[in-house]
Amino acid sequence: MKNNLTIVPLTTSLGAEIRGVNLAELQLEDVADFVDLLNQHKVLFFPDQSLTVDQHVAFGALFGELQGHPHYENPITKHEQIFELAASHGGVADEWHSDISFKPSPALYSILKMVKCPAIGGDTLWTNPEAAYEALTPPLRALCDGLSALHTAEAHGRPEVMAVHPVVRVHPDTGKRSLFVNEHFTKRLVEMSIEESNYWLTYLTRWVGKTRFSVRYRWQAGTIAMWDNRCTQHKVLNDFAEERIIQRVTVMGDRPEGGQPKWPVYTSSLNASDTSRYDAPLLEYFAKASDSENN
Ligand SMILES: O=C(O)CCC(=O)C(=O)O
Ligand SMILES: [Fe+2]
Repeated sequence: MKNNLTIVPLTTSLGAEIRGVNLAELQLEDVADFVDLLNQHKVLFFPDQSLTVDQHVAFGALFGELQGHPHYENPITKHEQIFELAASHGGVADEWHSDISFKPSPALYSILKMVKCPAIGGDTLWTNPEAAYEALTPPLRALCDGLSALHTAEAHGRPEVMAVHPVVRVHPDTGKRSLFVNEHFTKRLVEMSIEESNYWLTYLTRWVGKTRFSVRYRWQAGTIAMWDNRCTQHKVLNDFAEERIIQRVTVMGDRPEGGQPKWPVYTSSLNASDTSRYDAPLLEYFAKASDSENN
């Protein structure tokens, strides 16, 4: 498969546009080459594919177990393994995130099809949190290496759905380290007070989203984008007026591996107060986790 491809990298940070492949005809034996390309470019764009819903799902299934969205119902296309966002139904994911990071095993690959594209606007941006980690100074890298973070589905109205992950995630294929905290789902640096956490989390999530680590992609209907959620974040630019519909197939992934926390969970006091935000849910989360380890 690789021999026939035209691969055009879009920035020095991440992203490549690929032509010369029909994704509807991809076979299991092509998966290793595909994964190599993803490990190299992190997000791949395939213009002019126009896959049917079934072809889209079949393409995703080559890479692993699929999951529809855990909390949202599709506005139009009823299919268990398709997640659909229509802007006219409020589906505009315009904060930086890594898909489903509030689960113990978040999304691995996401495969998005542009169904209806506004004539102007609605580009999507991806960023490279490995580059963002590498560009931190050694003291800040060392601090991040020893922290973990709470991710919740609060943005979906489900604050009780949560997971704690290392702040620095190590990619299992490449061994590269990246900042695994995002604007949309990450709520607290576990080892810090809410005041310190708010400061550093804001710093890190803004840092990850810097233009110099990112790529901005202009869509056309029928284009497929596929990315690795372990080493990218993305968001759509909410600058469009017309309808915009996307469909996503989501390949579920491994548990994030990374640095072990160097400090205990921070709790200010067991009495609920303004400054103890997330203390109680975190204690509960770790109590449950140790219960299930002991049983
Ligand atoms: O609408 C987009 O371009 C991105 C949507 C999104 O975040 C996703 O499909 O995971
Ligand atoms: Fe997303």
